[in-house]
Amino acid sequence: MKNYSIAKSRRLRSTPYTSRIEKQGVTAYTVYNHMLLPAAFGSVENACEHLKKKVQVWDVAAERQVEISGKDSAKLVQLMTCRDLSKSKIGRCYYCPIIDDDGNLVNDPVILKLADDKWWISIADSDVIFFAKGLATGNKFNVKISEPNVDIIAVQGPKSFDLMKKIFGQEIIELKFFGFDYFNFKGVKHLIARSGWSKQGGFEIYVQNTQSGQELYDYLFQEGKEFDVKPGCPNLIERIESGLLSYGNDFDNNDNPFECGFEKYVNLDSEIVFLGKEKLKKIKLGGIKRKLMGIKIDLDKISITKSININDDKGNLIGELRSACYSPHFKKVIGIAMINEPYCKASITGKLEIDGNSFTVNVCDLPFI
Ligand code: THG
Repeated sequence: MKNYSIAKSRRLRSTPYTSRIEKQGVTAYTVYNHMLLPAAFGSVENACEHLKKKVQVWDVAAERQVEISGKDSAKLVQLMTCRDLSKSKIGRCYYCPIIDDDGNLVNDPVILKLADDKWWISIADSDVIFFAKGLATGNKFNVKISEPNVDIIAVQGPKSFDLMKKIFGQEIIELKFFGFDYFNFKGVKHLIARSGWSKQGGFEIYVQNTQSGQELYDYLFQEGKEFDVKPGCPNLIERIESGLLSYGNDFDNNDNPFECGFEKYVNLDSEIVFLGKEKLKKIKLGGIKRKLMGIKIDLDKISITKSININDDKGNLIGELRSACYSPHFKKVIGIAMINEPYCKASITGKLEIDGNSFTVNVCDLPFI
């Protein structure tokens, strides 16, 4: 497949780390929240293997923050998510489906509670800020909504603990999963969370002081030499193997949280008020008619740029493949597909066509590992 370069402009925002990752050999970008998000530094397979063994530093500034502060901020944040945040704690992150009035997904951010009246919504690729502003205006909420200058550096991989300990000391590795705190780097405090879009362990540094963040970015590479640190980015293979879902790829505003396996983040039994609550109760009562499932195909490569239909032998539609990659671990193609009832079973097989050739698809449960 021919590749095309990406035309940069003000609208396609750069990050404070862009010049650095370009020197370090970024080979592909994707666009995320109207911003450059690195998608590859050479081979994605080699990067996956490295991520599973060592440590990588990622420019994930495209994970933008929507800051909501003010007297009604907790009310507004709760209105947007089906996850019960009434007992949420300052210093914790929460993975929260954002739901619209139809009970469909708007985004799947990590929400950080900075104070009782200050929250960051660390968004996936959709314009949550306008959704929040619309709701605030319509409800006459007393809130301030903005996109602050926060540019996340993720440090991911098993050796991230050694590297972060070397720079920030023992306290940083005592952070609990999805906890955050403030840590000093050469006189500047940075909010650091134990989180990140890989299942290999790691941290996310929410950089507000750009200059200090850039210094820290360079320092991570200087101090990380002994751990074989490399520049990296969210890895397609690792995230599919780990079952980390991607808004816009695996699911979007036409899907509800039950179809996407988010039921553990849907709280319908408490008194909380959120958009789409009655709709979700109805959906739960009626049961879902399709679900995200894993698939496996005996193939050694695949490239997905749109959904691909999966059919049974008689030509009936089983579902659609939405993301896929070749997995060196499974030695076949694995993917994430929206599968229709009555085919949502791990034993089901189907067919899919790529470039006029037909391949057998095996449906399986998520996550793969
Ligand atoms: N970190 C931050 N912001 C983000 C992402 C991130 N914004 C965009 C995108 N990623 C949002 N999507 C996800 C999806 C999964 C997770 C985090 C963000 C995740 N899930 C864990 C899991 O599935 O095991 C934990 C979920 C839980 O609490 O149970 O980490 O990566 N800042």
